[in-house]
Amino acid sequence: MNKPLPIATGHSACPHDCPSTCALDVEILEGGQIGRLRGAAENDYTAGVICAKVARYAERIHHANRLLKPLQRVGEKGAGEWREIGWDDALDLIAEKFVQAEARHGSETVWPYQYAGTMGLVQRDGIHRLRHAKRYSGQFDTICTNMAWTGWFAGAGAMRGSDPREIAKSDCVVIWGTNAVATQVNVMTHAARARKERGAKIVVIDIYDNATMKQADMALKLRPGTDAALACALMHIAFRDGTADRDYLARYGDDPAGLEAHLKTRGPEWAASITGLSVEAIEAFAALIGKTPKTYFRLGYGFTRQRNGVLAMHAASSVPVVYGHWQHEGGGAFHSNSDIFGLDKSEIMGAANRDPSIRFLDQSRIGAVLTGDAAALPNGPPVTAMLIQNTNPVNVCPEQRLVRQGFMRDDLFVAVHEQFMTDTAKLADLVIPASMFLEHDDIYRGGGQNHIVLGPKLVEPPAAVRTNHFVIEELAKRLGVADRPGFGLTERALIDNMLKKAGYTAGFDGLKGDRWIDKQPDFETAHFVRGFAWPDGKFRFKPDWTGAMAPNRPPESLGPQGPHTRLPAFPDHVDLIETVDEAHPYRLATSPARQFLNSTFAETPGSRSREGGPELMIHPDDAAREGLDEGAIITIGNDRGEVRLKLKLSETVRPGVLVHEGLWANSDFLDGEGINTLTGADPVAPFGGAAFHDNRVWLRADSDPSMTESHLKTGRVE
Ligand SMILES: Nc1nc2c(c(=O)[nH]1)N[C@H]1C(S)=C(S)[C@@H](COP(=O)(O)OP(=O)(O)OC[C@H]3O[C@@H](n4cnc5c(=O)[nH]c(N)nc54)[C@H](O)[C@@H]3O)O[C@H]1N2
Ligand SMILES: Nc1nc2c(c(=O)[nH]1)N[C@H]1C(S)=C(S)[C@@H](COP(=O)(O)OP(=O)(O)OC[C@H]3O[C@@H](n4cnc5c(=O)[nH]c(N)nc54)[C@H](O)[C@@H]3O)O[C@H]1N2
Ligand code: SF4
Ligand SMILES: [Mo]
Repeated sequence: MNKPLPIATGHSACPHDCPSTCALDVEILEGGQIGRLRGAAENDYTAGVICAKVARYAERIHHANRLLKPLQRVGEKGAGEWREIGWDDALDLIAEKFVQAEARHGSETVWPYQYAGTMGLVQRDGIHRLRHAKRYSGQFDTICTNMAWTGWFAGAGAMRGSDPREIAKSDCVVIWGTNAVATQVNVMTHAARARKERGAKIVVIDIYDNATMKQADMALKLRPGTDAALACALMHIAFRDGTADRDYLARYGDDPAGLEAHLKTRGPEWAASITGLSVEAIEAFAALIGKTPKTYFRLGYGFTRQRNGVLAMHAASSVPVVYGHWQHEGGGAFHSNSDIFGLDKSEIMGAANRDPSIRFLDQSRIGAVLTGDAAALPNGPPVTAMLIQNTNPVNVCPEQRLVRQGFMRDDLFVAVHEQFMTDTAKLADLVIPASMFLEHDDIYRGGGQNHIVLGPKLVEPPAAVRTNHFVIEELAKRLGVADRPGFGLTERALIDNMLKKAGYTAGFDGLKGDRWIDKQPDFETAHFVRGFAWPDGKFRFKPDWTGAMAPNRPPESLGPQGPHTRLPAFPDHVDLIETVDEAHPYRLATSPARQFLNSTFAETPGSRSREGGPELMIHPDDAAREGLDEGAIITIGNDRGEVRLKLKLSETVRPGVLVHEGLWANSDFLDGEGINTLTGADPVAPFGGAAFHDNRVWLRADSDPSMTESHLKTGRVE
């Protein structure tokens, strides 16, 4: 058979949950298949570069295991026995189950559960329209951004920062707690330009020598959960050596004198003992940023996935204020641009129908919610019916044993709308097949950059595959709310209305031609030249952690989140983390794999073969002490459960620290239990979140190595 030839190039945006939101050129082949995906060269953030996993998207969209028919469970939950049913029957069944559940327990017993499998505003957020119209339980989003955003916002007061493209104009790029080579490759494009064109230094701060640290001029491999100590020492040295910008501080800081006094006892020796870095390394880093006005701090999510991670983000974001880096083009800091886009989603979300008295449930605590934990189910009924879109909680959520136990409940009805038979879909009562981004219309905002990008439908979906939008609209009809605001419109109409409301009069069709809109605010706004985004214009070194702070407050109904009382007034190191003890001598981080995106791409052959299989990285000295060799099968565990996988000896991790890169499917592990069996769902202070990289564990050699050979053969690459 001849390979189909390219007949056209379509334009789109990457829909995945990645700060880069790349603008894409998509090769369309004869017969409507797709070929290679490339980064749009004319988009000045994407700059022609995308990650390998998305370049190979043909593997995913034309995957042999893609879900193509609605499936109803016939055997026991999780037994894998299904029968095909028609779409009308599938939708009728969901509606019937929702009506029955509501009649029995009230509307809050239904929990529509979604996340960011697609970042498209229509296909992702449309489920809220149904939620609000039907007064179903709300979802408090805590799994990803909550800690990082809370920490950043606490200081600056708004989610914006130096233009992400300014990295190319920097003389020192500090990549802090983000494995950018793997998780948002475009940061490296701009950092590499700065190095090539200006001789800029790249500093990387992480807990292991990952692909990003390998590119660093200065590599700071610290102990997990100790970033705030490093930040404090950097600021201490600035005050000590006179590299602090006192004029800037007087104008832009809330209490610089208080900060300076507080930091007196937090010098490099103190920080070295906490971080495990040498005093010389800390001094050298402080000296570098002290003599480099154009120092750009690119602050990621990873270091906030610790129980003290909100404090770490706030502390790190305080550093460029003390040094005054903010004043310079190519300097300052950036975490997220989520405040700049000005797109009003209220029509898509059906905000007009929202009843503020309806409870919220914590997304990360789905295990506790579904197993009836009274604290996780504030003032209301058990959850007995769910529709899940764009997320795979049985794999990605913490406390996996509890999550699974919840999903196995006989009195819980779960419909999963998916592209693949994920760990979550496997435990559903009904699985309905979802379209992929090239098969439907949507629009995207780049959290880690500055563009709104259109992703119009480019190819036809397989015959019985439906969009999220279709499912929400059809359920609304069956549940009697189709006449409510926001319903009855096409994706295009919703996008068109939103764009026009934002002043982009050319609407959907205009954006098809323009492809993207650059929403980067001017230098003064981005660099907070007119003041930080608080009424007095001052950066908060002393944030208000009590809860008066918008917008990251948890809904009242959830009560207090995390241990507020132990939060310090000024940036500081606080031992809220899971520190090791005799029974749990290792710290485990569950970092992202380069070829996966959360649980996505763990199904594509190209990503699987490059990643190999689930492995645990351990320092050779630790392995030697344990008497373990490369490839040994081991079990790691803690109070939450146990996970069995293969050992990989690696100098990239510090002694005492273990790293597992994922997310592999649960079924890829030797015992079918995924890495999130070990992670905790206790809310991170002060406003909730999941501390995925903050786990203490024990480790033991496998007692029955004979079992493992056959397991390994069946568990691996399909
Ligand atoms: N151990 C550990 N766990 C983690 C993390 C970690 O670092 N370590 N990271 C956490 C983070 S940051 C996040 S954001 C979460 C992410 O968790 P999820 O949001 O669950 O992750 P994804 O794999 O991005 O997307 C989930 C599913 O969405 C589906 N999907 C994609 N597009 C569509 C669509 O258009 N329609 C429908 N119906 N489905 C679609 C995909 O097929 C995929 O199965 O995971 C968290 N879990
Ligand atoms: N290839 C790939 N790309 C992805 C994802 C993926 O799973 N794979 N996930 C996507 C999603 S949903 C998100 S939110 C982003 C997240 O992307 P990032 O901002 O990069 O955040 P993380 O991936 O959680 O972790 C980044 C790094 O932080 C390190 N880290 C852990 N604890 C600490 C600590 O205490 N201090 C410091 N300094 N570092 C620490 C981790 O080991 C990891 O190397 O990436 C997105 N892009
Ligand atoms: S996953 Fe991230 S880096 Fe890869 S194409 Fe999508 S937006 Fe770009
Ligand atoms: Mo995320």
